[in-house]
Amino acid sequence: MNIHDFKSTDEIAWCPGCGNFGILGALELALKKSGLSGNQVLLVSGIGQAAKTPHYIKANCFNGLHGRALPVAVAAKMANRNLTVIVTTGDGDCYGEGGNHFLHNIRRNVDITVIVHDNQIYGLTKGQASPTTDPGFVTKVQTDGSLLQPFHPLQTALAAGAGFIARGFSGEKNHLSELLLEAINYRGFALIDVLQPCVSFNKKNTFQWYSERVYKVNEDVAYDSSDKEQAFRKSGEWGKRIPIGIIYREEKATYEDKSGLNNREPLVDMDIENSDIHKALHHYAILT
Ligand SMILES: Cc1ncc(C[n+]2csc(CCOP(=O)(O)OP(=O)(O)O)c2C)c(N)n1
Ligand code: SF4
Ligand SMILES: [Mg+2]
Repeated sequence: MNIHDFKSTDEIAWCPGCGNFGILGALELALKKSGLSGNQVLLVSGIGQAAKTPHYIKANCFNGLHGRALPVAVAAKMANRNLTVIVTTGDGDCYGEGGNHFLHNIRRNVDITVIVHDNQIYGLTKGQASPTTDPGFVTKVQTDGSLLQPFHPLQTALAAGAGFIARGFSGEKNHLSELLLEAINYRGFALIDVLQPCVSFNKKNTFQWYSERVYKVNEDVAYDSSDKEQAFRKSGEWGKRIPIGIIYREEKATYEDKSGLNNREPLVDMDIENSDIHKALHHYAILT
């Protein structure tokens, strides 16, 4: 079998030692294992360090506005369901600026994969607090420590009805690549929040800090990822122990199933050369 190599030769503009390298490596591995080729994959991002990821992978890429990766990804998937659509976004980009898109696209449940590089900070803009910053964390802006309650992405996603919720750690590359492959193969909105140390601006949540805390949900005990109440408790664990793995999984109808999109010719394949737009314009002109 001819395995597609997703490795790009572009120069990588992340700090040496950044947790993003682990996520990039895990994603390359997952894509290789998926059997897909670059022209079957679309990587979508907004703005931030995490959002640079599509530049470093040999596949289709759409790099849009801060916080606006999800609407682009959803639209692309609805227009061309044969594409595997993956969003690479940051905690600021997805949970802050793009928070509304996050909530409502979980409800929409289009078949996309969303990887959040969660370094608990705004990395690109040099270290302000993000929605997932631990309370009391001191930055150049939050000089008395962050006063806001942190946002809980996994619990929020669960409450909003997401069918696939996982947490990974960039220091566990093989485990993360397995999670990413599961998410890519899942039919519906799949969220993977990835703990990603920012070695330059987050001196608290370091590789060591995470390594001392993370454990795999199904390591010592059987874990039933279909149990929603247990998943809610598990995804709220944060402190001395932090679970990684698939926290919740439920098979459910996607937007494409419910809307009938799956039974229609994809928009991208429709003949635009020979279609008569005047008919539609006339129709709407009469209605208004
Ligand atoms: C509309 C808009 N608002 C603010 C910014 C400035 N800005 C760029 S990246 C960023 C935060 C990125 O944080 P995150 O998504 O966590 O990504 P990271 O750099 O940490 O990977 C901000 C506020 C922008 N580019 N556009
Ligand atoms: S600022 Fe932080 S997140 Fe950005 S490249 Fe450097 S270490 Fe990584
Ligand atoms: Mg960030």
